Amino acid sequence: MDYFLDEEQMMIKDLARQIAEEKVMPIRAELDEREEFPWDIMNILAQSDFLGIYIPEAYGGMGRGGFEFSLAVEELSRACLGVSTTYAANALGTYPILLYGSEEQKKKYLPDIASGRKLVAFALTEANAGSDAAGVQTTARLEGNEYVLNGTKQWITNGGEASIYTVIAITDKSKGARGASAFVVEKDTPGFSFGKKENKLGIRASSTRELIFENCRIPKENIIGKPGMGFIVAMKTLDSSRTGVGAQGVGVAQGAFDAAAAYALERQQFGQPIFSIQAVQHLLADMATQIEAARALVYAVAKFIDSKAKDVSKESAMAKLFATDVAMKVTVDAVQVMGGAGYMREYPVEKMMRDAKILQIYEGTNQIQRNVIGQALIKETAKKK
Ligand code: COS
Repeated sequence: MDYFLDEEQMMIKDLARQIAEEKVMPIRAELDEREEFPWDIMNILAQSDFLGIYIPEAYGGMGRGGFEFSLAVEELSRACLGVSTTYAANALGTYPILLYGSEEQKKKYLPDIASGRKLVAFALTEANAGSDAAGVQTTARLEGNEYVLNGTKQWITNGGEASIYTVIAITDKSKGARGASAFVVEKDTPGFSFGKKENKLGIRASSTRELIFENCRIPKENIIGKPGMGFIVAMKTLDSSRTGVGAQGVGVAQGAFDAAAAYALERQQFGQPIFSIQAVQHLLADMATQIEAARALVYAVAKFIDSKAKDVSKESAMAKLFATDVAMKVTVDAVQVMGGAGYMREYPVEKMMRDAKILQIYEGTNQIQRNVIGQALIKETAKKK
């Protein structure tokens, strides 16, 4: 699928692969085992300008789009989904500022994000607001020149490690989804602390933490967009970021396929490499075909989003849904191809299988993606009448 890429895109992909193979692969098992945040890798990515790929040059970024960003995500995911989650969640947290921030906010935050001096986290999810994103209960009350935040965010990727948080809170309870607003909250703000750090099945190199706001006062200017726009900011952010999750699916599936295929060529049973046995060969053929189909969809949708198309919800949900279901299936099948060896920690595929599961859950479960696609299809069909 590399024939789709121009010279600069190829360079980004090659450099990401090099970093993934030389810096990430040797330590991924240790990061997973120790549940250790990959600061060294994030610093290497920052030095290679990878944290600003999708940020405009005017704010210190590379000035490329979500497509180029997805190429980097894919290659990092081929090595370690914990690392790529840390990297991709940084963009998720940045999108609200990029899409809806004021000029002052962009000037203040984007250069530090592009250079990697500051990491970012996106905070929407709460104990009672997961798939039902409009169920947010954290409040932001306007008092003079400040908003006062109260509430707890749950399962926040990069929580505790990030310096900048884009937070969705309710400013007007009577208005439902239309009563939410988006804010920037900086790490050392009084009244803002971190709670439980989660112990996870997979993506263990990434940090998942609770954020606690107790009378946390932030300047009025920290609102992103206008009061009441929070739900739209969150939804448009997810529309932009979900192809990145799709790219994670393509990457981890490719990593699992590569490991299983190499093993199948080495492993001898019945006097031949198991790759020559039709049952195994067909499994690998299906895996490779599904990966290429997922990659084609993710690339096409990432380019569609970069074309500044107005409504990308359906396509973005399709790319996330398809590529992450493929990732789950392919990683499970990779373990199957490798048999007993696949189940052992000595090989990378058991970790890939554990890691892949989150892709069907975060940034909207795959059931929610089907809802988004279904709603869009109803609208399209009604228009055709
Ligand atoms: N872009 C712009 N506006 C959108 C939108 C989008 N992608 N999606 C919804 N909206 C608008 C709707 O048009 C509606 O506006 P009105 O109030 O003017 O009608 C409003 O937002 C509420 O939408 P809706 O009624 O569809 O909201 P629901 O509460 O039924 O939620 C969705 C449905 C699919 C939006 C929600 O369930 C969802 O996405 N959940 C997943 C959340 C998620 O990804 N969680 C993980 C986040 S952290 S990584």
